[in-house]
Amino acid sequence: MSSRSEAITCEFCIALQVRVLYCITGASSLVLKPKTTDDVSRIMAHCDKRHLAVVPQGGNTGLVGGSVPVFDEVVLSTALMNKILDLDEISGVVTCQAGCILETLDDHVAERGLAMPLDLGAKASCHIGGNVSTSAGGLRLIRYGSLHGSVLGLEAVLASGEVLDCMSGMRKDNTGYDLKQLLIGSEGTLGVVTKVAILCPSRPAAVNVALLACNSFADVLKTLQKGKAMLSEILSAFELIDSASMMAVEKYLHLRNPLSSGEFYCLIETSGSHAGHDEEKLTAFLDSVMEEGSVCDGTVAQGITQQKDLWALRERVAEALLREGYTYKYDVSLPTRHFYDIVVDMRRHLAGAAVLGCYGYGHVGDGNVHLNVTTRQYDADVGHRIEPYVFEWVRGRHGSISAEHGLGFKKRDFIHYSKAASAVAWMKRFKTLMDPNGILNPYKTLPE
Ligand code: 2HG
Ligand code: ZN
Repeated sequence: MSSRSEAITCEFCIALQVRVLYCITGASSLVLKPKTTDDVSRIMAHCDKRHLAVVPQGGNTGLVGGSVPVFDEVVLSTALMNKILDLDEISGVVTCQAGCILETLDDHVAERGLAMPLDLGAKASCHIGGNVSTSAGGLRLIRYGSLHGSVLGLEAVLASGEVLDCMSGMRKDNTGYDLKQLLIGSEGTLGVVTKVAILCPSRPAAVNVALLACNSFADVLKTLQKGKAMLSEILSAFELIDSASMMAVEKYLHLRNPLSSGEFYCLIETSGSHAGHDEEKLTAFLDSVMEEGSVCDGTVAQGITQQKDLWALRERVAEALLREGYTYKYDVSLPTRHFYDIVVDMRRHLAGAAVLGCYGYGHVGDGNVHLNVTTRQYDADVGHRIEPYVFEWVRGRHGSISAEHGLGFKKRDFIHYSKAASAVAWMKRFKTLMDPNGILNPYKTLPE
């Protein structure tokens, strides 16, 4: 096996572009499954010495090809690094190895009245190390913030095999540079995350889920503003499903939309410690938005089964769209007032193209829209009409071309649309310093 991390030739670039355009398929003849940090350290030291490229891989649930070997990289899987090491019930800090599955961790901390601070559709298979390495956002970021805040401690193995120990269970630690922040979201290009300590909030005793229909995006914005003001500390999710996405889950997954009409649907979740108090707040909010007319229809789930059914309408949109054909996926941050403009504009921009649908859904409470465009099969012309147009559009509004999925393999060449040249240059300097032979997750995150 040889490393391809050396300077890339033109021919190689063309091969890479072809892979980027058509698919994210992997190629590797070796998967290693270490159990301990020491195992990882010895693997990395060996690979570094022999200039063998390595792809760290967790649950492999990412959407930008960050954990896929592009050519012949060694896959370093965290599947067997799945030990929960400690749970401090008083401070709410769970410490574990990188390969623990998010849902397993959530079930574990639930026994002590705690919850993991992130939740996402892939929770049954994604690994916490992968979540941290990609700084995964998910459904409750509006309430619990990003992993840059919840990860209190981190251990990583660098390309050389050196173990970088930034473990801590302290909420406050102002001693020198916070090196762990560099690893969070670096998509395995600077080090292999092996251990984390995460701050868990109390598990809410009372949860309410409502689905509200609005006739316009302006009404969604009014509802969001009011929701933030009136539900404040109990608001734990504010998600959007446009009518096209709602029709897709009905058509392809046979899920039932309990509301009869609406251009937009807002899925609102509250979580708190006192059912009576939360219901009072939710009722006052619902009365207010219905009265002012920004919400035209709505339902509040009665019991856990109905709550899960409502959540499925939002969580399974991506799955429904996959049934339609090929999906061009964009995960962008925009100022909330422009959140849906990108979908409207993309529909106009793609008029006449061989497109089946243009969908907008996602985390409106965080300003993170998932723009998905579907075609019967992969169509290079459609791809070229969308890109770089979509990235220019986002840059024009000072947004981010990747809100929560990372850049991985698919989006790395577009980093300049969201980061200044000097920032990218500094990223490259850090990369060279920490991985001088370029063996860690090559072809990911940073452009050539
Ligand atoms: C979600 O919020 C995920 O459902 C996936 O981030 C989004 O596949 C997508 O476009
Ligand atoms: Zn998302």
